[in-house]
Amino acid sequence: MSAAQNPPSATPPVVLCFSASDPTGGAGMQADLLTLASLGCHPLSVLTALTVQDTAGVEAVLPIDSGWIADQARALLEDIPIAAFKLGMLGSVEAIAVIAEIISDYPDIPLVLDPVLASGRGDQFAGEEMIDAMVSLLLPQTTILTPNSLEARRLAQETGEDDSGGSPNLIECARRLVLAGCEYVLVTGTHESTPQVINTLYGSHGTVRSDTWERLPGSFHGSGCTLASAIAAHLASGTDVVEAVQGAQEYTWRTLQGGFRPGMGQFIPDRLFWSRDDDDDEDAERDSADADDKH
Ligand code: PXL
Repeated sequence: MSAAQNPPSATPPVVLCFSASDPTGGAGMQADLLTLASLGCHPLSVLTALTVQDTAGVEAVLPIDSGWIADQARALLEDIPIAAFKLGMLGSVEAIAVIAEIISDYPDIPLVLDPVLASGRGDQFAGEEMIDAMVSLLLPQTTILTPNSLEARRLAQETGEDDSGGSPNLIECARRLVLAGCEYVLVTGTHESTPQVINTLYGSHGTVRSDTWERLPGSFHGSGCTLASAIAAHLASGTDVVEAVQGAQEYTWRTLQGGFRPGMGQFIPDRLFWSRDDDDDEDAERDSADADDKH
């Protein structure tokens, strides 16, 4: 059969990402694209901001005009059926408002919200107004929110629940976030001082599952984006939330285990670890086959 007669291949599950560019390829849109492609999805990318950064930290953020964000998204949504939304760094209150309006037209599509509030070094990406907008406009439309413990505490403070009891524990923060409207919250424990990393999934009835992971040495750039995109990939493929969370954590842990340090700053997760796994074995096999041929 000639190439022209080949039937079209089936379209992989399509995930629409709203994220900012990270030119290092560690976090942001670049992390989303690598993760989703690695897990068999086709990613669509609506850029919300540009950044100037290296692997040590973020120097500058240029939010994209919210009208441009809306135009990028509407053009895609009118053309391509999508299986999940993934939201990362959003850049401005105006961006949050237009994205909230757009996604409200697709209430049945699962939505993963990674509430990016700061970089690993602590560069702040979101002020109080943006956090307020996320809580009031996006949380009620979110299938699963994926804050680290610092983000969970900051977001919970903005839910308007009584704070008179002092700093709430993570279970209480998760309860408030679910009350604010998201279906599930996965709080990651990298920033806690526990010997191992404990990630906990909460739903409307409290804790759903808790997973404990060996704490790997080194500091990583883009682990949160990888985890959230991996959850979106599993949901887009039809997996339920609890299994998606399990599969995405396993994948993310392997990307961290295979992480590399391309510059002078943080390590970057290797989203394509599987494409490199067998290199040594293959080289060894090739060498031994060459040696056999020569006998
Ligand atoms: O890791 C969170 C994150 C997301 N998106 C962009 C980033 C960062 C962290 O630096 O730069 C664009």
